Amino acid sequence: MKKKWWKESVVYQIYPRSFMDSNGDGIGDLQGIISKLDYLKDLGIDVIWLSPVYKSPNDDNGYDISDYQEIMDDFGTMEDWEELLAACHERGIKLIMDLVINHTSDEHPWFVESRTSKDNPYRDFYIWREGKDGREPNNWESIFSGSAWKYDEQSDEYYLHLFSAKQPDLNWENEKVRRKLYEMVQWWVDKGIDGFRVDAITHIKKAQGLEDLPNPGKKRYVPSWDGHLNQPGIQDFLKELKENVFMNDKIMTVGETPGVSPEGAREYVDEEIGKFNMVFQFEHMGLDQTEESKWDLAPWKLSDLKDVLTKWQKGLEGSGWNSLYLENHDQPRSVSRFGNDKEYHNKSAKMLAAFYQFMQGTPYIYQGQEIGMTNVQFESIEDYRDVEILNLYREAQLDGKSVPEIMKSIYVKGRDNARTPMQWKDAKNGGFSEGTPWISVNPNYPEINVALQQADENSILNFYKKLIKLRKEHSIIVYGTYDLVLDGHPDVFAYTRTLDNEKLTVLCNFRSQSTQVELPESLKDDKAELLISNYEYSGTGLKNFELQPFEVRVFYSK
Ligand code: TEU
Ligand code: CA
Repeated sequence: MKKKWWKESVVYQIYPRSFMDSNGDGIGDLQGIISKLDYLKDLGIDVIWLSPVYKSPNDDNGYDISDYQEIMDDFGTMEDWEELLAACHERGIKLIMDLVINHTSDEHPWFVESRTSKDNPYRDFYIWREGKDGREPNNWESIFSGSAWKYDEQSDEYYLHLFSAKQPDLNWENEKVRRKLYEMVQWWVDKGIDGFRVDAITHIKKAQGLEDLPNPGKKRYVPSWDGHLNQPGIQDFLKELKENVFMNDKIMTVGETPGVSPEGAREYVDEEIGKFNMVFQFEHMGLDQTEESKWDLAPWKLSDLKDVLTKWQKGLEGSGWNSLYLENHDQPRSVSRFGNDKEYHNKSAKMLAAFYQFMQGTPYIYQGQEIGMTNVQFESIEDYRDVEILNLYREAQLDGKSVPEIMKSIYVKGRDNARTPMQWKDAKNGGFSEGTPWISVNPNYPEINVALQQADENSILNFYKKLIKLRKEHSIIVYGTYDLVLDGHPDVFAYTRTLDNEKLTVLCNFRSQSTQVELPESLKDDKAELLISNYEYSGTGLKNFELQPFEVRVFYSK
């Protein structure tokens, strides 16, 4: 397997709005990030992925870009950004930017022009259609609820927006659009950045004809994945994108690819024919919902988690590379979702950390995950900020759902769970801001914060540090081959990693009760050493034993 710097790296995702506010306006900013770089260096991460900092009216917190080559006023200036890049590089940290090219803001000059008239040269930069029988051109639902079309009075036509109405989709069929985007991407590469996380990239190709989708349930609008998710022909666009800008080996790229299977992922990440170094797959993020909608809750099963992650580990083995993640700015907090954020907060957050970081791939840590930040439940919808949540709240009521039912879904799956301010210390607003934060701080900041955990040898934070350090010391953690073991165990997710004559065995109890582990002879090993655990354990050797609630044990043998 080819050695690459981005395989050996650990990436830390910053959601700038919620990370650190330097000037008391309640909004995180670039100077705030600069002030925390030493913290990140100390944590040991290699790469920062910065969620969008481009100029934006902030309908979707920067994922709606009105100028790709300027910095959002709330966050600072281009000089601040340059200072950030230099400050990262001084510390040996790389910086990758979020690349949002499926859509722009409706305030982007291209769209402002586009909507002025049907014969404007920019009209065809976006997807405009006439209405059908006094309604939208088709029955597609927006990913953010409601119709995917918005009526524009001026020209009596509708434009397509898969996300919010302030995020019109770009028309990738138009070569001029593609050229403009490639030029813009190249401009950032030339500024010296180290790579891109490519937003919502599986959506850029729309199904031909933009036809209605089947609607057996007679709903107002139907989930529209079949109209725009990973559609035939998309690889031609991606190949062109790669050939025009992604050629350089110093640049790392990770595509956000909902809807892609491990088989399909070969085209995205195969070392020969792939277009990106790796992708974010979504299958494990969908285990606690029905096919129908992310808001339609269903309990997740450990056996499904085993199936999905093993499928991805084996599916890309030797040909591509996995991104490892349990959290990002779109997902609930992992300790609340897969662990126990009450009685076993510390134990389960650590178990989850080891659980995903010992798999094969590049691990991503989302801000606050390293201290076990949890989901939040605000009483009133007024306290929520996310456009996806606010749209859901409005549209689900039109569909007849009750408010308590909607709030329940928001508590479990809402994106604002991940967007409350970073909890730095037990001080006003968790040390995030001197002013009034744009979204409330999670009230548990006096117990869960960076300062407390820095002072505690047994903290989640210090466990993350140890994990990152181990990765630098043992190349088996990066390059070893993954195999699932104890497949049928109802409580324990266990796997091995193998590299030449070395072996790692990772045993994770996912339950709030202790559980018995019986090892097959092939796994027993008297000489195996304990590499790391989240409990005091002084025994040696791999043998039958009991695992405590949320205990993880990782053994190393040679
Ligand atoms: O997300 C794209 C995406 O397809 C989903 O992850 C989606 O946001 C999620 O399922 C909704 O619950 C990216 C960004 O990560 C997200 O923050 C943006 O809102 C979205 O694109 C639009 O730019
Ligand atoms: Ca600020």
